[in-house]
Amino acid sequence: DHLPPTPALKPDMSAELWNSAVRVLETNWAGDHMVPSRRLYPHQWSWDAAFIAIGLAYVNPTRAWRDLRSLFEAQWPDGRVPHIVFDPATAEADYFPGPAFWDVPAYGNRAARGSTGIVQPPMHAIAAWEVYRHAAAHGANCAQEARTELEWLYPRLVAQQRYLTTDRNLGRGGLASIVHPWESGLDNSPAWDEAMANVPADLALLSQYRRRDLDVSDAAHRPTDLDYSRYVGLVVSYRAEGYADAGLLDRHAFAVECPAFNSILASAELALAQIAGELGRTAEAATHRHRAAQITAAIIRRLWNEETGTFHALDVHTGKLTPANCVSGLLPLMLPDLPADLVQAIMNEMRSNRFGLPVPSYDRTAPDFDTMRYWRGPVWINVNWLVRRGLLMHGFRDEAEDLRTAMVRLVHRNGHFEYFHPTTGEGLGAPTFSWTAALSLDLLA
Ligand code: 2M8
Repeated sequence: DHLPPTPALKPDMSAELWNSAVRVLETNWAGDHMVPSRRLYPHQWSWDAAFIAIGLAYVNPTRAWRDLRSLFEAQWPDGRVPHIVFDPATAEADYFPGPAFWDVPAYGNRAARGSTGIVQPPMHAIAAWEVYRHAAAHGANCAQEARTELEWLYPRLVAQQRYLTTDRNLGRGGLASIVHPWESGLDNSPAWDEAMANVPADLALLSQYRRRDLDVSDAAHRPTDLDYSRYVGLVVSYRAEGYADAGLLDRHAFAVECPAFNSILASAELALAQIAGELGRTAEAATHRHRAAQITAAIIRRLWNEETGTFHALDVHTGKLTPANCVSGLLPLMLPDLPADLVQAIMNEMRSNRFGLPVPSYDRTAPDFDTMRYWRGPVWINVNWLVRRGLLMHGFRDEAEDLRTAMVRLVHRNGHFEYFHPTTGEGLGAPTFSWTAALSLDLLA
């Protein structure tokens, strides 16, 4: 089952892709933060900022730090990092749901800018460590800046982890729950279908608003109105008690433990261990390593499905694993302490006709596999970047290299799209998308 060796990338292809990626990041820079896309996402997004920083590290580390700082300036006193930080220069009508709809309480986000009250996967410690590692290559001033920024970020990253591992430990099993599909970053993934079926869908509520995303993108590539009615209803439910987490399980219809979110959570503890070590906080480094091991153990205990040989999301309300085979179930490959038999099982799943490299967002053989619709089939560069990290972590060097060249070719041929058709490679969604550009730089560097 050995693939023929991948032909090397041509130097002019790499140079073209590098230059076009730099141009996307120039276009999407908004003074003190990066927008994911000028038209579709005209604010700052949380996990986007992390992927973007990883790429900016090669071309403009000052902007990488500035972007992370802008995000963490909007961190809430309880440690949560909001999934969107709103740009006051952008009109309410330019993104739905905007700041007026979220209506976060005054005790929330302290920044002058508004924010949402939900989170996204905590990629930021991983990003901060990556940016720091690459900073020295840019000379003494950049190395000094990196040290200052890392020291500023460290306690904030720790507070972010504390919030997620404590206040969001809704299932009491040592994992963080997401309480809105938007928190996963994998918005309309089939992983949430079962749990979402128990969320009331109020189309009359949705009809009071205008879906701005449909003005600026193809409806066939986006979540449905039924999805959006539930998304809006869940915000209304969380907002009703000021986005408080105490007792949330009793009054909120959606709480799920996602294998991807929690694998990133554990990896963030490992990145914090490296950061703490670098900052001379040896005892704290050991604590972070211990927490990573605990989260890893909880992922295996709670989310592994012996029968399917992969990881699944757990619906905290029903205590059941959701049946869909989604890319999120492969991402525990990121965990260095994953036992060898589970690594092998993920590799088998990944190499099967359900996935293949680059990985689609959902099982290719599922009857409802949708080649166009967002997180229900298309290929995304950020999750493939995470898969590659996992492959490298466990020594699958050939597959990691094949995946790298496949991603580079995909983006070079089709453009810096938000996502890609899983069989034709056609670009879908927003055409000049920041994390696709930023991660392309990392893949070429
Ligand atoms: C998408 O999500 C936003 C809501 O947060 C949207 O559809 O409006 C997702 O792909 C998410 O992962 C991403 O962070 C965001 C911005 O790129 O867009």
